[in-house]
Amino acid sequence: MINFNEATFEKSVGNLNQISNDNLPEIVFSGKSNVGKSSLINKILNRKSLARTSSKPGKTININFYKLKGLRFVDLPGYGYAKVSFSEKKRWSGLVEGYFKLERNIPLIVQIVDMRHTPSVLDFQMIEFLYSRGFNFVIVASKCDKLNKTQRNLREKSLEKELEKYKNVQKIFFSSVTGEGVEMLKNVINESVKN
Ligand SMILES: Nc1nc2c(ncn2[C@@H]2O[C@H](COP(=O)(O)OP(=O)(O)OP(=O)(O)O)[C@@H](O)[C@H]2O)c(=O)[nH]1
Ligand SMILES: [Mg+2]
Repeated sequence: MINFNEATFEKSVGNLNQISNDNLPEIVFSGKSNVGKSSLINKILNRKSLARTSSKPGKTININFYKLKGLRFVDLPGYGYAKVSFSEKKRWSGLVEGYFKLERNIPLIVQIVDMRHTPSVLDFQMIEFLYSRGFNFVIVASKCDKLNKTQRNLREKSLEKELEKYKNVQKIFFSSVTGEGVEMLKNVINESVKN
């Protein structure tokens, strides 16, 4: 069983040669800018601000590593922020594609989408990439506290259709505000490192 309460910040990497050269399992968190990746990581790790959150998306293009006992959490830089320049987009793909090319020990990828909206083109590209590469991944629908009951029912149904191709991929409805989905996600993470 993972101890989720003893995490430390390890490093923020803007250059692939700064990545540690070991075989620790890495749980990867991916999603568009501002979707709530850092908030989710803090919630899972029971910390207020270990992962820096911001209401202004797209600030840094770095991969952030958090160390737990026997594994890491990897916070990928968010994609899809409208205001980034072409060179920043290149930097994002260089870093993220480069990270995956290193063929690290990745038992699980947590792909986060905003519960309120149809996944974006970039969300679908990311999901298709994970699927086609055969990664073990879970889709987390974030910010579900922002929907009322009616809206939520509607979005749950729509999401099933939108992600029909991936119907065997587990979906978790999540909120960093209410804590919904936290225990389920922790279970999925625990299971992934057992195998
Ligand atoms: N209501 C609500 N707000 C959330 C939730 N998760 C995140 N937020 C808010 O959404 C904003 C972005 O959250 P972050 O956790 O910084 O998002 P991120 O995906 O790490 O963003 P970048 O690192 O900038 O790509 C912040 O203002 C958070 O407080 C949630 O579950 N519910
Ligand atoms: Mg973040």
